[in-house]
Amino acid sequence: MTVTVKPLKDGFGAEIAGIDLSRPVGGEDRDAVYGAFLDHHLIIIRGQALSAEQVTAAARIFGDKLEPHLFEHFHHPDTPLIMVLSNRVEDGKPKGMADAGSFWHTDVSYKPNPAKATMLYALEVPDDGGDTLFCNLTAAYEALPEAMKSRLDGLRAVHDYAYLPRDVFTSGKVTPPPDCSQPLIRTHPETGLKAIYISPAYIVRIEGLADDDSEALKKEIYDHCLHDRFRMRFKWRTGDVVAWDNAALMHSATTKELDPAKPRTLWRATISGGPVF
Ligand SMILES: O=C(O)CCC(=O)C(=O)O
Ligand SMILES: [Fe+2]
Repeated sequence: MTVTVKPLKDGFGAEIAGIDLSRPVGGEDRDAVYGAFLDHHLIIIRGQALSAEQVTAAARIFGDKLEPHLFEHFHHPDTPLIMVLSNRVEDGKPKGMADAGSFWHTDVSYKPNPAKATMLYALEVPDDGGDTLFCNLTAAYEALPEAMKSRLDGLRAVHDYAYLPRDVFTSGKVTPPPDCSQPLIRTHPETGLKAIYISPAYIVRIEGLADDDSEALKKEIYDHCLHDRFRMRFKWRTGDVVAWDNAALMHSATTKELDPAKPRTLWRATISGGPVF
Protein backbone atom coordinates (compact mmCIF):
# COMPACT_ATOMS: atom_id res chain seq x y z
CA MET A 1 0.00 0.00 0.00
CA THR A 2 1.13 3.55 -0.63
CA VAL A 3 0.58 6.01 2.17
CA THR A 4 -1.00 9.31 1.13
CA VAL A 5 -1.52 12.39 3.27
CA LYS A 6 -4.31 14.78 2.29
CA PRO A 7 -4.61 17.99 4.32
CA LEU A 8 -8.16 18.93 5.37
CA LYS A 9 -9.61 22.19 4.11
CA ASP A 10 -9.92 23.64 7.62
CA GLY A 11 -6.33 24.85 7.91
CA PHE A 12 -5.10 21.94 10.03
CA GLY A 13 -5.58 18.19 10.22
CA ALA A 14 -4.89 15.63 7.48
CA GLU A 15 -6.46 12.42 6.28
CA ILE A 16 -4.08 9.53 5.77
CA ALA A 17 -4.91 6.67 3.40
CA GLY A 18 -3.06 3.46 2.62
CA ILE A 19 -2.54 2.33 6.23
CA ASP A 20 -4.00 -0.76 7.88
CA LEU A 21 -3.64 -0.36 11.63
CA SER A 22 -4.53 -3.99 12.30
CA ARG A 23 -0.99 -4.80 11.14
CA PRO A 24 2.28 -3.53 12.60
CA VAL A 25 3.16 -0.11 11.16
CA GLY A 26 6.90 0.46 10.91
CA GLY A 27 9.63 2.01 8.79
CA GLU A 28 8.58 4.56 6.18
CA ASP A 29 4.86 4.10 6.91
CA ARG A 30 5.35 4.91 10.55
CA ASP A 31 7.49 7.94 9.62
CA ALA A 32 4.80 9.15 7.20
CA VAL A 33 2.06 8.91 9.84
CA TYR A 34 4.17 10.50 12.56
CA GLY A 35 5.42 13.22 10.22
CA ALA A 36 1.84 14.07 9.23
CA PHE A 37 0.86 14.17 12.92
CA LEU A 38 3.60 16.75 13.60
CA ASP A 39 2.93 18.78 10.44
CA HIS A 40 -0.88 18.85 10.62
CA HIS A 41 -1.46 18.47 14.42
CA LEU A 42 -4.23 15.94 13.81
CA ILE A 43 -4.52 12.88 11.59
CA ILE A 44 -7.48 10.76 10.51
CA ILE A 45 -7.21 7.18 9.30
CA ARG A 46 -10.58 5.89 8.14
CA GLY A 47 -12.10 2.46 7.68
CA GLN A 48 -10.27 0.56 10.42
CA ALA A 49 -11.49 -2.57 12.25
CA LEU A 50 -9.36 -3.06 15.36
CA SER A 51 -9.07 -5.14 18.50
CA ALA A 52 -8.07 -3.53 21.81
CA GLU A 53 -4.53 -4.81 21.32
CA GLN A 54 -4.35 -3.33 17.82
CA VAL A 55 -5.58 0.02 19.16
CA THR A 56 -2.82 0.18 21.77
CA ALA A 57 -0.23 -0.91 19.16
CA ALA A 58 -1.44 1.86 16.81
CA ALA A 59 -1.30 4.44 19.62
CA ARG A 60 2.40 3.63 20.09
CA ILE A 61 3.07 5.18 16.67
CA PHE A 62 2.77 8.50 18.51
CA GLY A 63 4.93 7.64 21.53
CA ASP A 64 6.27 4.57 23.33
CA LYS A 65 4.45 5.12 26.61
CA LEU A 66 0.69 4.90 27.08
CA GLU A 67 -1.08 5.69 30.33
CA PRO A 68 -4.32 4.61 31.99
CA HIS A 69 -6.95 7.27 32.57
CA LEU A 70 -7.77 8.38 36.12
CA PHE A 71 -11.36 7.10 35.72
CA GLU A 72 -10.64 3.41 36.36
CA HIS A 73 -14.30 2.44 36.24
CA PHE A 74 -14.28 3.19 32.49
CA HIS A 75 -11.18 1.18 31.60
CA HIS A 76 -11.58 -1.41 28.82
CA PRO A 77 -12.08 -4.90 30.35
CA ASP A 78 -8.93 -6.19 28.56
CA THR A 79 -6.56 -3.29 29.20
CA PRO A 80 -6.38 -0.20 31.44
CA LEU A 81 -4.59 1.55 28.54
CA ILE A 82 -7.92 2.00 26.78
CA MET A 83 -10.75 4.05 28.21
CA VAL A 84 -14.22 3.34 26.85
CA LEU A 85 -16.23 6.40 25.85
CA SER A 86 -19.83 5.28 25.45
CA ASN A 87 -23.37 6.37 26.18
CA ARG A 88 -24.60 2.77 26.15
CA VAL A 89 -26.12 1.45 29.36
CA GLU A 90 -26.43 -2.30 29.93
CA ASP A 91 -28.38 -3.73 32.87
CA GLY A 92 -28.47 -0.26 34.36
CA LYS A 93 -24.66 0.04 34.20
CA PRO A 94 -22.88 2.55 31.94
CA LYS A 95 -20.66 0.79 29.36
CA GLY A 96 -18.32 3.75 29.35
CA MET A 97 -17.96 7.45 29.96
CA ALA A 98 -20.87 9.11 28.15
CA ASP A 99 -19.29 12.56 28.13
CA ALA A 100 -15.51 12.77 28.32
CA GLY A 101 -15.49 16.56 28.17
CA SER A 102 -18.01 18.77 26.39
CA PHE A 103 -15.87 21.78 27.23
CA TRP A 104 -12.62 23.16 25.80
CA HIS A 105 -9.52 21.49 27.19
CA THR A 106 -6.20 19.88 26.36
CA ASP A 107 -5.87 16.37 27.72
CA VAL A 108 -4.32 15.89 31.15
CA SER A 109 -3.06 19.49 31.40
CA TYR A 110 -3.93 19.18 35.11
CA LYS A 111 -0.86 16.97 35.67
CA PRO A 112 2.80 18.07 35.55
CA ASN A 113 3.37 15.68 32.61
CA PRO A 114 0.30 16.09 30.38
CA ALA A 115 -0.70 13.79 27.53
CA LYS A 116 1.50 14.17 24.47
CA ALA A 117 -1.20 12.84 22.15
CA THR A 118 -4.63 11.28 22.31
CA MET A 119 -5.97 8.65 19.92
CA LEU A 120 -9.65 7.77 19.50
CA TYR A 121 -11.09 4.84 17.57
CA ALA A 122 -14.79 4.97 16.65
CA LEU A 123 -16.68 1.66 17.01
CA GLU A 124 -20.14 3.15 16.52
CA VAL A 125 -21.26 6.72 15.93
CA PRO A 126 -24.63 8.39 15.39
CA ASP A 127 -25.50 9.70 11.93
CA ASP A 128 -26.01 13.08 13.52
CA GLY A 129 -24.38 14.61 16.63
CA GLY A 130 -21.40 13.60 18.78
CA ASP A 131 -18.88 15.56 16.69
CA THR A 132 -15.56 16.56 18.26
CA LEU A 133 -14.42 20.18 18.02
CA PHE A 134 -10.76 21.14 17.64
CA CYS A 135 -8.97 24.48 17.96
CA ASN A 136 -5.50 25.24 16.57
CA LEU A 137 -3.54 26.89 19.38
CA THR A 138 -0.38 27.08 17.29
CA ALA A 139 -2.13 29.23 14.68
CA ALA A 140 -3.80 31.19 17.49
CA TYR A 141 -0.38 31.94 18.96
CA GLU A 142 1.05 33.03 15.62
CA ALA A 143 -1.90 35.41 15.09
CA LEU A 144 -1.36 37.21 18.41
CA PRO A 145 -0.14 40.80 18.21
CA GLU A 146 3.55 41.03 19.17
CA ALA A 147 2.71 42.98 22.34
CA MET A 148 0.38 40.18 23.48
CA LYS A 149 3.01 37.51 22.72
CA SER A 150 5.47 39.36 24.97
CA ARG A 151 2.84 39.86 27.66
CA LEU A 152 1.96 36.16 27.82
CA ASP A 153 5.52 34.88 27.53
CA GLY A 154 6.65 33.72 30.97
CA LEU A 155 3.15 33.75 32.51
CA ARG A 156 1.84 30.56 34.09
CA ALA A 157 -1.63 29.26 34.91
CA VAL A 158 -2.97 26.91 37.60
CA HIS A 159 -4.82 23.89 36.12
CA ASP A 160 -7.25 21.83 38.20
CA TYR A 161 -9.16 18.83 36.81
CA ALA A 162 -12.06 19.55 39.15
CA TYR A 163 -12.27 23.29 38.36
CA LEU A 164 -15.70 22.78 36.75
CA PRO A 165 -17.91 20.85 39.19
CA ARG A 166 -18.58 17.34 37.84
CA ASP A 167 -20.52 14.44 39.35
CA VAL A 168 -17.50 12.10 39.51
CA PHE A 169 -15.69 14.56 41.75
CA THR A 170 -18.57 15.92 43.86
CA SER A 171 -19.77 12.35 44.55
CA GLY A 172 -16.29 11.45 45.82
CA LYS A 173 -16.06 8.60 43.29
CA VAL A 174 -12.77 10.00 41.95
CA THR A 175 -10.28 12.16 43.82
CA PRO A 176 -8.79 14.75 41.48
CA PRO A 177 -4.99 15.11 41.51
CA PRO A 178 -3.54 18.25 43.14
CA ASP A 179 -3.70 21.32 40.88
CA CYS A 180 -0.58 22.15 38.90
CA SER A 181 1.12 25.09 37.23
CA GLN A 182 1.73 25.19 33.46
CA PRO A 183 3.20 27.86 31.17
CA LEU A 184 0.64 29.84 29.12
CA ILE A 185 2.89 29.68 26.07
CA ARG A 186 4.65 26.43 25.24
CA THR A 187 7.27 25.47 22.71
CA HIS A 188 6.70 22.20 20.89
CA PRO A 189 9.47 19.76 21.89
CA GLU A 190 9.84 18.48 18.31
CA THR A 191 8.72 21.19 15.87
CA GLY A 192 9.92 24.13 17.99
CA LEU A 193 6.64 25.94 17.23
CA LYS A 194 5.10 28.00 19.97
CA ALA A 195 1.48 27.55 20.98
CA ILE A 196 -0.90 28.99 23.52
CA TYR A 197 -1.33 26.30 26.19
CA ILE A 198 -4.79 26.50 27.70
CA SER A 199 -7.53 24.31 29.07
CA PRO A 200 -10.42 26.72 29.67
CA ALA A 201 -12.21 23.97 31.63
CA TYR A 202 -9.28 23.41 33.98
CA ILE A 203 -7.54 26.80 34.36
CA VAL A 204 -8.36 28.28 37.75
CA ARG A 205 -6.28 31.44 37.46
CA ILE A 206 -3.25 33.01 35.90
CA GLU A 207 -0.50 33.20 38.47
CA GLY A 208 0.71 36.52 39.84
CA LEU A 209 -2.39 38.50 38.76
CA ALA A 210 -5.22 39.89 40.87
CA ASP A 211 -8.44 37.84 40.46
CA ASP A 212 -10.13 40.43 38.23
CA ASP A 213 -7.08 40.77 35.99
CA SER A 214 -6.70 37.01 35.77
CA GLU A 215 -10.37 36.59 34.75
CA ALA A 216 -10.09 39.40 32.20
CA LEU A 217 -6.92 37.97 30.66
CA LYS A 218 -8.38 34.43 30.56
CA LYS A 219 -11.41 35.77 28.68
CA GLU A 220 -9.26 37.76 26.27
CA ILE A 221 -7.12 34.70 25.45
CA TYR A 222 -10.11 32.33 25.11
CA ASP A 223 -12.01 34.77 22.87
CA HIS A 224 -8.96 35.08 20.63
CA CYS A 225 -8.36 31.31 20.39
CA LEU A 226 -12.00 30.40 19.82
CA HIS A 227 -12.33 32.55 16.73
CA ASP A 228 -13.85 30.53 13.86
CA ARG A 229 -10.70 30.68 11.77
CA PHE A 230 -8.77 28.50 14.24
CA ARG A 231 -11.53 25.91 14.62
CA MET A 232 -12.62 22.65 13.01
CA ARG A 233 -15.59 20.34 13.61
CA PHE A 234 -14.84 16.68 13.13
CA LYS A 235 -17.71 14.44 12.08
CA TRP A 236 -17.08 10.80 12.98
CA ARG A 237 -17.63 7.71 10.85
CA THR A 238 -17.48 4.17 12.21
CA GLY A 239 -13.94 2.84 11.82
CA ASP A 240 -12.27 6.24 12.11
CA VAL A 241 -9.01 6.55 14.01
CA VAL A 242 -8.06 10.10 14.96
CA ALA A 243 -4.91 11.14 16.80
CA TRP A 244 -4.05 14.68 17.79
CA ASP A 245 -1.15 16.63 19.26
CA ASN A 246 -2.01 18.10 22.65
CA ALA A 247 0.95 20.50 22.39
CA ALA A 248 -0.71 22.18 19.40
CA LEU A 249 -4.51 21.85 19.74
CA MET A 250 -7.31 21.97 22.26
CA HIS A 251 -10.62 20.17 21.79
CA SER A 252 -14.15 19.74 23.07
CA ALA A 253 -16.61 16.86 22.90
CA THR A 254 -20.25 17.69 22.10
CA THR A 255 -21.67 14.57 23.77
CA LYS A 256 -23.46 16.56 26.46
CA GLU A 257 -26.05 17.46 23.83
CA LEU A 258 -26.17 13.99 22.22
CA ASP A 259 -29.52 12.19 22.27
CA PRO A 260 -28.96 9.20 24.66
CA ALA A 261 -30.98 7.03 22.24
CA LYS A 262 -28.19 7.38 19.65
CA PRO A 263 -25.36 5.00 20.56
CA ARG A 264 -21.80 6.33 20.37
CA THR A 265 -18.82 4.21 21.43
CA LEU A 266 -15.16 5.11 21.02
CA TRP A 267 -11.98 3.71 22.54
CA ARG A 268 -9.42 6.17 23.76
CA ALA A 269 -5.67 5.76 24.26
CA THR A 270 -3.55 8.39 25.97
CA ILE A 271 0.07 8.78 24.88
CA SER A 272 2.27 10.06 27.72
CA GLY A 273 4.29 13.24 27.46
CA GLY A 274 6.96 15.03 29.46
CA PRO A 275 6.91 18.35 31.33
CA VAL A 276 5.76 21.44 29.41
CA PHE A 277 8.28 24.13 28.47
O1 LIG B 1 -15.72 12.19 22.89
C1 LIG B 1 -15.15 13.13 22.31
O2 LIG B 1 -15.63 13.69 21.32
C2 LIG B 1 -13.84 13.65 22.83
C3 LIG B 1 -13.57 13.22 24.22
C4 LIG B 1 -12.30 13.80 24.78
O3 LIG B 1 -12.20 14.92 25.14
C5 LIG B 1 -11.13 12.92 24.88
O4 LIG B 1 -11.22 11.74 24.61
O5 LIG B 1 -10.05 13.44 25.24
FE1 LIG C 1 -10.16 15.33 25.89
